[in-house]
Amino acid sequence: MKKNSMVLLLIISISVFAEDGYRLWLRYDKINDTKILNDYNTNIKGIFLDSESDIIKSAQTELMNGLNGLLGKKIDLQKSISQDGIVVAAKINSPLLSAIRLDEKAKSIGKEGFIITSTKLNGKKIILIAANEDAGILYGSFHFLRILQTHTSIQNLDIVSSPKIKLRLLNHWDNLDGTIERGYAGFSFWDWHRLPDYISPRYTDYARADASIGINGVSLTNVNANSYILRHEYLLKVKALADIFRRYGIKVYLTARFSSPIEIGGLKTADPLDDNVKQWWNKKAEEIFKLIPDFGGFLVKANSEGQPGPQAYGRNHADGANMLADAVKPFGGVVMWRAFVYDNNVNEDRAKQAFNEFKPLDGKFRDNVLVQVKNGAIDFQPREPFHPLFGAMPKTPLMIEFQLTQEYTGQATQLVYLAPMYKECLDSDTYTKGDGSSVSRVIDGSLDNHSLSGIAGVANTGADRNWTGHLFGQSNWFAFGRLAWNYDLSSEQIADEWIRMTFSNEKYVIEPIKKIMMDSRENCVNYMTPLGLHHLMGWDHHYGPEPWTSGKAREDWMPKYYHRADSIGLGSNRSPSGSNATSQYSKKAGDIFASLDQCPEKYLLWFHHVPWNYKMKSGSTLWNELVNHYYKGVDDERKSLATWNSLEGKIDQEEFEHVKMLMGIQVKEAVWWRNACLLYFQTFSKMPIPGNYEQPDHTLEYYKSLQFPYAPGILKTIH
Ligand code: BDP
Repeated sequence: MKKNSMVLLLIISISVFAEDGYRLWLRYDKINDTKILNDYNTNIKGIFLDSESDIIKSAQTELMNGLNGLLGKKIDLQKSISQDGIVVAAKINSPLLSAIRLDEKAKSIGKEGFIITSTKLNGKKIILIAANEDAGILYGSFHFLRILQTHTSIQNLDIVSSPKIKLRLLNHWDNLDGTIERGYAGFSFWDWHRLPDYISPRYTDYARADASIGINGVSLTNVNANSYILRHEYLLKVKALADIFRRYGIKVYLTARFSSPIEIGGLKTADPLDDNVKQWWNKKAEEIFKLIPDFGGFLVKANSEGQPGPQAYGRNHADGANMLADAVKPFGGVVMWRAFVYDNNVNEDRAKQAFNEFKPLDGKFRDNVLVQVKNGAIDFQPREPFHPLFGAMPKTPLMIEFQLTQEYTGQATQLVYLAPMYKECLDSDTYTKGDGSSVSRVIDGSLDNHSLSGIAGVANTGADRNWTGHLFGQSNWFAFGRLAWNYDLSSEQIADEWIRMTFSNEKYVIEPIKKIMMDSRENCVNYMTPLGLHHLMGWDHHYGPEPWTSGKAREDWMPKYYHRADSIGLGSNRSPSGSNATSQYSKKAGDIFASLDQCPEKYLLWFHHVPWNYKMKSGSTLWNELVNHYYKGVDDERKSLATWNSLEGKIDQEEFEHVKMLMGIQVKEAVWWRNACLLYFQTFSKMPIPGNYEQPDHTLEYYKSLQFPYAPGILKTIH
C-alpha cells in the first residue's frame, strides 16, 4: 500500500473508533470550530524549547502531540525564533530571555509556577511559557494546551500561576496482590509482578494525566500497608516507576507499615525509641534514597483499624512519626502521619477521638512531619462538617485528605461530582484566628506560617480502560488536582473545563452536563444521608443503605451508632448536652454548631438529636422535612437522567450509553436508599409518608433481606 493511502486508512479507522475514555481529558482532536482554528493556526507556527532535561522533553512531546492534534497540522520544532507565532518554552534565567523583564513575576511563582505571556523576542511575536524550574514549564505547557482545548482566546495572554499548596498527592490504596481497597475501577495498574522489567505504557499516560493537573506526588500503596514493599526486590520495582514519574515532576512515596522491622527486619520489636529499630529505619531510608534520590517519604496509618503503631510500646504518635522523620530527613524526605484514629474500646464519641489524641501533640513533631487529616471527623461521608483538628494544631503543618474513590458516594456506579464537597470543606471558616481562618488557609500554611503544606486525594483509578470505572469519576480526579493547585477555582469553572476537554465546547453539551454535575452531590446527600445523617451504608462493603444493622462487628462501625433513631427523634447529640464534640471547634464555630437554632440544617443531625416533630426553618416537622429531602433527591436524580438522555446524538455514542446505563442504576439505587431509610426511620417516628408522594414499592423486610457478599472494593483483612 502506498504511504498516502495508509495514512488515509489510519485516519478513517481512528475516526470510526468510539471513544472509550482512555484519553481522559487529554483529548487532542482537531478543533472543529473553524473561526477558532483559523485564529490559532495564524498565531501558532512552531515551538521552541530553550533547555533540555527529561521534564522538558515531556513538555515538548506533549506540546507537539497536543498542537499537532488540536491544530490538525504538523507543528515543527524550531531551531531559532525567526518568525512570528512561535511558542517558546524557557527558564526565566535563560540568557534567551534577558531582554524580557520577568523578575517580579518570577519571584511570585516559586519553583513550580509559570508565566504564559504574549510578547516579543528578537522582534518576533511569540507566546512565551516561562518558569523558574523545569516542572513549571511542564505545568505551563499543559495549561497552554488547556487554553486551546477549551477554545479560549490566545490574544494578549498574560497568565501568572503557581500552586497554593506544595505537596499535591494522590494516595493509591493499591495492594501488592493487585486488588485495590475501596477501588471500583478494577485491579491496580501497578503491575508489581512484571515490574521492573515490563514497563506498561499506562504508567506514562498516568503520569501525564497527573502532571496536567499539577499533581506532584504519588503514594503507591495501601495505607493498610504491607511491609513487603520495603524489601529490596520491591524497591527496585518502585524505582522503575519513580524513573518514569520523575519525567513528569512526580515523586513517589510509600506507605510504611510500622511493624516492618519485625516482619522483614528480623527484629523483636518495632518500638520507635529502641536503637535497633531506629537503626533499621535509618538503613532502610538510606537504601531507598540510594535507589530513588528524590523519593518523597512515608505515609503512615498507625494504631488505626488494627494497623500496628507506636502505642503498642506505650509511645505516642509523635514518637512514631519522629523516628521515621529522622530516618528520611538527611535525604530531604517527609513523613505524612495520618490522624485517622479511633478505638472502639475508648469510651468516647468516635468523632472526638482524633482530636483528643493529636491536639496535645501539637508542637511535638519534627519539622518534616505533616499530619494528614481527613476532611471530616468520621469518614468521607457524603456530607460532613470540617474536621475540628483544622485550626487546632497551629504548630504542625496539617494536610487534608479527600477521597476521590467514591466509597460512600455511590462507588463507581453513580455520577457524583465531588468538587462542591471539597470546596465546602476548604471554604469552611474555622474561626480559629478570627473570621477568615478557612480550612484552605490552614492547609496551605498561610494561617500559621508553615512552609510545608500538603493535600492528598485517595485515588479512584484502576485498570479499567477508562481508568475510573465511571466516566465521570475522571472529573473528580481532575477537580482534585485543579483545586490542589488553586482552591479558589469554583466547582463550576472546573466542571466547565473538564466538560470542554472531555466532551465538547458546544454550549448545548456543556450546559446540560454542567447542570447534572453541579446538582449531583446535593442529590446524593438528599437520597442517602440528608440533614446531617451519616454512615447509614452497609457496614462492611459500604454499598447501599443498611440503617438497621447492629451487632455485626464493633459498635462504631454500625449505622445505629451514628443515627441514634429512637421514639423521640433522630441524630447524634454532639452538643454540650451530648458528647460535646462541638467543644473541639473554636468558640465561634462550636457555638454555632451547638445551638439548635443556629446550626446549619445541613449539619443538624450530625450535631443534634432532634425530635420527630421539631419545627424546621421551612415550618415542616423534622419527619416531613426528612421525607421531603429523600424524595427530592430521587426526583432530581430522575431529572438528571432525563437531561442526560437529551444528549443522545450530541456526544460520542459509546460514552453516552455508558453514562446512561449507569445513571439508570443510580436512579434505582436512589429509590432504594430513600425507601429503605424512610421505612426504617418510620418504625421510630410512627409518622406517615404523606399520600402525595409515591409510596415505597417494597417492604422494610424486603430491603433488610438484600445481601451483597461480593460487593467490590472491600478489604477482608481489616474487617
Ligand atoms: C475507610 C475505609 C477503609 C480505609 C480507611 C482509612 O473504609 O477501608 O482503610 O478508611 O482511611 O474509609 O484508613
